[in-house]
Amino acid sequence: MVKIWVNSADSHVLEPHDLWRDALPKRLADRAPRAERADGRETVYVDGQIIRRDPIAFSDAMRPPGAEDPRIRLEDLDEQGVWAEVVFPSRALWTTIMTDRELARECGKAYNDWCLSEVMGVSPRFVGVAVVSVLDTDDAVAELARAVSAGYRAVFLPATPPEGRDFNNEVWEPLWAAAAEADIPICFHIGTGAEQKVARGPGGAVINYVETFYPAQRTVAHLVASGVLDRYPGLRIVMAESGATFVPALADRMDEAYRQHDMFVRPKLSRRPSEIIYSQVYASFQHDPSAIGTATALGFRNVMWGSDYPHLEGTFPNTQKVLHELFDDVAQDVRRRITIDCFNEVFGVAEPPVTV
Ligand code: MZD
Ligand code: MN
Repeated sequence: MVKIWVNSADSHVLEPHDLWRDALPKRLADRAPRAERADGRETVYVDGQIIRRDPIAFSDAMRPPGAEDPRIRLEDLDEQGVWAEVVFPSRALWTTIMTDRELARECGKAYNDWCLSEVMGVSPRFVGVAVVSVLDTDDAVAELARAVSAGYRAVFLPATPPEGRDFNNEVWEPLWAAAAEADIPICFHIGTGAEQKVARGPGGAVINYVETFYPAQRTVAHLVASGVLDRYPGLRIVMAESGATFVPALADRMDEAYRQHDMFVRPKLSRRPSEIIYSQVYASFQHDPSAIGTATALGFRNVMWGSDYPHLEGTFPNTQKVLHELFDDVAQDVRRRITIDCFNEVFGVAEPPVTV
């Protein structure tokens, strides 16, 4: 098979166990994310709470050597045909459920410093996403500025915000302004900021997998309807691992709401919700054939492919098989838009060595 070279809008790096122990004072390190294994299960503790108990087989299935060694990772990327990739955290995602402002701020900063030197420092093909506080906007703005001046080109926020800090809340305004001013995208990754295992029993695994994409839709609705994206027309948001097919349906529904319930709508927007969404919202998928139809049939072109390396929800080690199944019958300009140009538009140009 001809190798299809692509960029990926979604992947994860696994932080070393001792990242926060080595970077933070003991009073904070003791409450930083950590995992312990016993009885076939990996238990994840954050801020003294048990937040996940997974079968070790599940955790290990998501940890090929490239998950924590960027040099091995580059070999995997070359073999899979992925040139540049957006790199999200793994354990640092748990900063989004902390309740302690200092702990969240310092764990995020320590992750950002580590990722900058140990991952992004290895190759410009790794586009890191900086973790900023979800608990305090001043902390978030300060870390965004520090990260951007250090070379970050994106920041991470959870798909679900903390209690009392919904994304339409004006408390976030300085962060939206800072991201727009710095011209960097805000990347919301699904499955973060809230409990993911909400259903048990028959169908639980599939129900929970599906449940994780609703907060992405809620976040887009909050940021568009409240006028955030209208006020900052240059600000781009990326919904990572959410799939992309929901976007046109959501845009239609928001236009209908805006029109049919006009008497209640505030703030009024300078553009229809769908226009704002189609120009400033991006979404990544791994496997969905429907995502391509969203671009070709429904005109939503901010569709980005993502490998979600090394997670089971991703395409590794079968990326080429997945890409051929997705794109062999798709026009070259559409394939390039979804697998390279959209990435370049949002994260900066990364041109794969060969483009077919
Ligand atoms: C980042 C989130 C994604 C999900 C949640 C899972 C494990 C299970 O009633 P039962 O006995 O049949 O059990 C049902 C149950 C769902 C409990 C069981 O099937 O424990 N499954 C898979 O946690 N599913 C929805 S999927 O949350 C978005 C996708 C899978 C990886 C995921 C869990 C990752 C993400 C994301 O925040 C994390 C992280 C560091 O890597 C994994 C785990 C952890 C959470
Ligand atoms: Mn992912």
